[in-house]
Amino acid sequence: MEQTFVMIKPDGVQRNLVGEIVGRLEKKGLKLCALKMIQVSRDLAEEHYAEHREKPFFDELVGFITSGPAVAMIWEGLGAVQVVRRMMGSTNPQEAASGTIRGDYALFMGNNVVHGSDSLESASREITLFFQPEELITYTKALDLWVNG
Ligand code: IDP
Ligand code: MG
Repeated sequence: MEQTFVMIKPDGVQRNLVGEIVGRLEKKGLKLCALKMIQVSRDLAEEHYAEHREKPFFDELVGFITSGPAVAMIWEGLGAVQVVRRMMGSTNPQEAASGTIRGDYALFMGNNVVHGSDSLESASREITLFFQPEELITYTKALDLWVNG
């Protein structure tokens, strides 16, 4: 089953949005496979956001993501990568649709509450970057049949 990497950024933790975001993903029917609170190091941040290394906002981005604790998670489900991207909304929270996480809870591009992998390849790379294999839990839920058809 498809898995994606999701991170509640330091602003989401500071603004007490952990339960709200986890709750939305749970209620959608996605399955939580791993979860931990982390303090992202500068090295990890630079590796995670390597594709943005040349962008003018890179230093600000690394500074922000390392500014406080974050919550790293792996969520699993049918089409999980794109489903989570749609639930997050556009990168710029001012343009993100109402009903999405960024559309409902953020205003500023730099503080947009949540990260989600943008492709299957990114998901695989980011899961490996943030988690050891033994941190992923494989289990069955009684509701799986009702959710996944
Ligand atoms: P994404 O998080 O929706 O995948 P990306 O383009 O991968 O968006 O950018 C990574 C993060 O960098 C964004 O979530 C946002 O916090 C930040 N960011 C993107 N573009 C800008 C910008 O123009 N100014 C400041 N921060 C930006
Ligand atoms: Mg991205």
